[in-house]
Amino acid sequence: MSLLFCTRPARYLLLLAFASCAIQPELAVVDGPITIATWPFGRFANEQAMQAFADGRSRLDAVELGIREIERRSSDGSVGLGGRPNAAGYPQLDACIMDGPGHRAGSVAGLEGIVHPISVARLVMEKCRHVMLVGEGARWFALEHGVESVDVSIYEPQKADWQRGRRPQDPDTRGHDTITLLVRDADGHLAGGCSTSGAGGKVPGRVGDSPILGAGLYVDEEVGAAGGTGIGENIMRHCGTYLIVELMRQGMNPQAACEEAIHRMAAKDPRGYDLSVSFIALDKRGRVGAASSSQSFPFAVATSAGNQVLSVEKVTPR
Ligand code: SD4
Repeated sequence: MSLLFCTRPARYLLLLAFASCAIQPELAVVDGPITIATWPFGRFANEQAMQAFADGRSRLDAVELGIREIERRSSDGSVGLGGRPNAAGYPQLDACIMDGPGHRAGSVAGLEGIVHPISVARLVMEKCRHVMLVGEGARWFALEHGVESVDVSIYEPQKADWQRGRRPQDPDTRGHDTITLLVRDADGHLAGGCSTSGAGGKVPGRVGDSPILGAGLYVDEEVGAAGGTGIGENIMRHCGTYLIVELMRQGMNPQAACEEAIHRMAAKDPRGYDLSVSFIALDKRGRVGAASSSQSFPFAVATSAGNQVLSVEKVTPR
C-alpha cells in the first residue's frame, strides 16, 4: 500500500481516477468536505450529502439527506421498506446516526413501517434522552414525531402465521447491503450514519450491527469515523468500527486500520477470513480507506472535485 499525501482536491481527483481501476485506494489529505459511502449506491448518498454541504447545510443534514436518498430508492432489496423481508415475510429496519462534536448518537432497531429510519435515529439523538429505541416503542416515537409511515396492519397475517409456528417455506435470504455514510464538513467536523433492512430472512426481532454504536458505525471527533457492512453478527462480536477508530488513534491511516481490523478479527474468529464483512473509514485529515474480508468491495468517495465508485479486493490473509 503506497501512501500519498497532498492538499489539493485536484490531485485527489487524479487519485480517484487511478483508484477506479480497482487498485487499492490511495490516501490523500483533502481540504473541504468529503463523504464516503458503502457500495455503488453510495454515490447517490454522496451526491445528496455534497449537495447539502454546497447548500450550506449541516453535516447531520448531509448524513440524513444522503441516507434518505438510498432509503427512498429502496430498489435493490437492501435498505428501507423495499429491503429484504425477515423470515416471517415483512421488513424490520435498523439505523443509527452519530455526530463527532459532543459524541452524540441516536439509534433505532427493528423498526416497522417507517419510510426513513435514519430520520428517526436523528430524532432519537436530538429529541430523546435515550440513545436507542427498538420495535414498537421506536415506531410509536417515530409516529409521535410525525414521520412518514405505512400502515403496519398489512403485516398482521405474517405475524400471526409466525406466532402459530407456520413459517414461510423459502424466506428470502439472498445477499443484502447497508448504506453507511461518513462525512467530514468544511470545518473538519465528523459525522456518520447507516440504515439497512438487515440480513434477508432474519428471525423477527434480530438486530444487526448497523444500529449498534461501535459495531456498524462509530465516530470519534478527535480521530475519525468508520462504518461497516456485511454479516452483522460477525461485525458486532468484534466491535469492528470501534476497533478501526482506535487503530487510527494509535496512528494508523484509515486504509491500514480497516485492513488491520479484519486481520485481527480473522485471527480470533473460528471462521478466519470467511466473515463477509467490509469497512470504510475516514480520518480527521480527510483521508479514506476501505477493506473487505472475503469479497471485492465497491464504495464511493466524493470531494468537491468529484464523486466516484472505487473498489478494494479482499484482504490478503496473513
Ligand atoms: C446486518 N450489516 O444487518 C447488516 C447488513 C449488511 O451488507 O450490511 N449487509 O447484518
